[in-house]
Amino acid sequence: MLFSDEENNIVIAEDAYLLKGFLLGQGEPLLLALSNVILQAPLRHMVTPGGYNMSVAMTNCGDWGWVTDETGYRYSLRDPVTNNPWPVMPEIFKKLAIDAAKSVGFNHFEPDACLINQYSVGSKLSLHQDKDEVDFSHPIVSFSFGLPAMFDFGGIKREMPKIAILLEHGDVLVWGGRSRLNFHGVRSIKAGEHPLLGPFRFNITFRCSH
Ligand code: MD6
Ligand code: FE
Repeated sequence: MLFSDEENNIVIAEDAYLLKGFLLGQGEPLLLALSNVILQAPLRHMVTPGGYNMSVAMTNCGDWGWVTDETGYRYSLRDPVTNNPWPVMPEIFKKLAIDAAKSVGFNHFEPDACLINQYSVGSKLSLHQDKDEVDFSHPIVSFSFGLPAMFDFGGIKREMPKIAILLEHGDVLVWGGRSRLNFHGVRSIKAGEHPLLGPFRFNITFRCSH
């Protein structure tokens, strides 16, 4: 059951919050910073350890970037495509991620990693846990832009029941604590045109990786 707390954040599970429209006033500078990152570290389709090409195109900014290839999932200090360090995390990304975390009581969030996901129509992200980080006491903060997505949020075991959450342009998810290792995934993106981003959805997740 979804309900709102004192500040109108929607509680989706224990220690997991949907901040509906949190970024709506900041769209323009955020999307400018995003395009600047993508120019330095191009979006690419990574390969899973099982040998599949991901339908989501990814890149990173910040000290550490999440990567996957045939040898596994990990955080890397360098972009394997350019061999350069990842682009610096834009100040406006970092500030808004810290503000979002604070607004639901995570007061010491200092992200060192920022993963950027680009979904085209038909892209999806299968049910997974985020467990490549060292310390699960830190939350994850996630920004959504562009086309809407149905997000499945489950429990600590893959087969547990899931709730479906609509993520729209400007929404933020913050989750940690008792839900930090919950399974989740993104259903196939439906055809559409976003006024700013065209036929795409972008998701930006902030983590403390180390
Ligand atoms: C997405 N997000 O929304 C994918 N993981 O496109 C995630 O996998 C995710 O949004 C951990 C915490 C928040 C997230
Ligand atoms: Fe995830």
